Amino acid sequence: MASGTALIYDEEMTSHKLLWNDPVCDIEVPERLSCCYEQLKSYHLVERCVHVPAREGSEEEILLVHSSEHLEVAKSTQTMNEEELRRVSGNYDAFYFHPSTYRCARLAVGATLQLVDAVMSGQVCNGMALVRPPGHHSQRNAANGFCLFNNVAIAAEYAKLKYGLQRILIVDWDVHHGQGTQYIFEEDPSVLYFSWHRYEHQEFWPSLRESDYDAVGLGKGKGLNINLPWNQVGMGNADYLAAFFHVLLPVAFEFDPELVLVSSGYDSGIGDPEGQMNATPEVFAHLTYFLMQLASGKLCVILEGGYHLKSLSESVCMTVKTLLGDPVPQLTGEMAPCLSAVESIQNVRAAHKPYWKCFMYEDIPFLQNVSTRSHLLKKTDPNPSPEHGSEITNNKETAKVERFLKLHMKNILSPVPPIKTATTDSKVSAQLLPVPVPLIKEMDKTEVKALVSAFYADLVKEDKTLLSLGSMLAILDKILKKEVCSGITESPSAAVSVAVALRHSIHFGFQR
Ligand code: X5A
Ligand code: ZN
Repeated sequence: MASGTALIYDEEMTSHKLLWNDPVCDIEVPERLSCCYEQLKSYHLVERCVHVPAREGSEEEILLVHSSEHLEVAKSTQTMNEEELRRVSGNYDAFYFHPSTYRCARLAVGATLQLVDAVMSGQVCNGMALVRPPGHHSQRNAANGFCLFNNVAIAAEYAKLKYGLQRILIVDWDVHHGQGTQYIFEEDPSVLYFSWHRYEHQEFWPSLRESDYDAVGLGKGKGLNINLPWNQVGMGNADYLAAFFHVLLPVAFEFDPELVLVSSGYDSGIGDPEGQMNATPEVFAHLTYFLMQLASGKLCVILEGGYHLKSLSESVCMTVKTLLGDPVPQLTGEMAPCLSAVESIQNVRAAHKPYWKCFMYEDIPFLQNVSTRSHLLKKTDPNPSPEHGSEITNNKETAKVERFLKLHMKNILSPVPPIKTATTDSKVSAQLLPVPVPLIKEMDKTEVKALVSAFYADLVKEDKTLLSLGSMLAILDKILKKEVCSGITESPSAAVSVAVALRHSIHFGFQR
């Protein structure tokens, strides 16, 4: 059984950048890659991974998916001046060329294939490739949505050819529909493609009819294309988990893939200006963990979108940590999916009922516009702002999410209290505790008195009570510092102790 996690990063892929003003494309910046790598370093995750070098994808490999015309156009941009680059870029929907774009896109393809080789050869168990430009919008004959070559689609064809694979699962958790990937594998029964995406009843880019849940694949590929359109913004952890539990995972286990590729866009995470979703970084740890249970753990994660640098890099770290086998952090907050999410999930299950045993024996009626009939049923915006599009609002929003994430990640990643019980009483520890934990020095009486304050002073006249309170406060300190999870002490007056305990906790800023 293979072990280890590959990480592929090549600084050269930061040289592809926008040379002119374009408000559509200006979010796809080189810092997306460098920030992720810096954050991985700061968590000491880089040194825990197996470094696998990138390489250029060959022309032959690119032609597994793309037309030679597309390859030639891309190649020809290497020697163009800015004016010519602008003109060629204008032929596509949301794409820019830089003289280094062709080289970077070939490295992005090659990096992805290196990852597939590392996993398929058993050099590592799984891994992640940090690449630019991304790939999932790119089509046989066209660049689209910041993507030139479809890295993940090429990887799937490559894996079929080189390793004779017959079942590959592509999970696209980017917030945009990977329509490029859908088109490439629509009729292919060997590739199961799953994508969730911001859709808003076809209002959101790329605004395609074929991104809806009823696009299930064509011909021999029927049932192997799964679209889960999000018809409202603000989807969060609960909605993503519900999508995995009720759509992707049942089908994925039934399909039983030999390899899993993730089109790993983090624009589905909180704070992203494109996605406008609410999922926090640690949800990606959970999504990763679920996918690690398939294909004997053979999981290749390839970067696609993600435009809020802090949210993006924290989410990438969560993914890599999980690939490395670290325990997944707890998810907090509302755990019920919203009505709009339930509607979408129900509809895709109904659409796929004819193709999957896991849905066949269930009664799943289609739901139409249940969630959108009334504004009262819409998902509540946690940060209600009447002008979502305005620049000021967005900048404020970005900074707010950055501050939120700084605190949030500290809470999530701080070690949980060990299962240890503190006690002051050696008799109790000897009898009840497998591992007695000696208490830090007890507070002296004046300290306790000061904490208890005049309000309770008449309740704690007795010395014994005072001492007991002292022990209790000392234990609480240990609990709040997360050194222990509980404590035992003698208490002649439980009521008083509890009251003081609460005050003390509040004094320390304990919020839950
Ligand atoms: C890879 C990716 C998004 C393109 C958005 C264009 N592309 N409006 O996230
Ligand atoms: Zn995207």
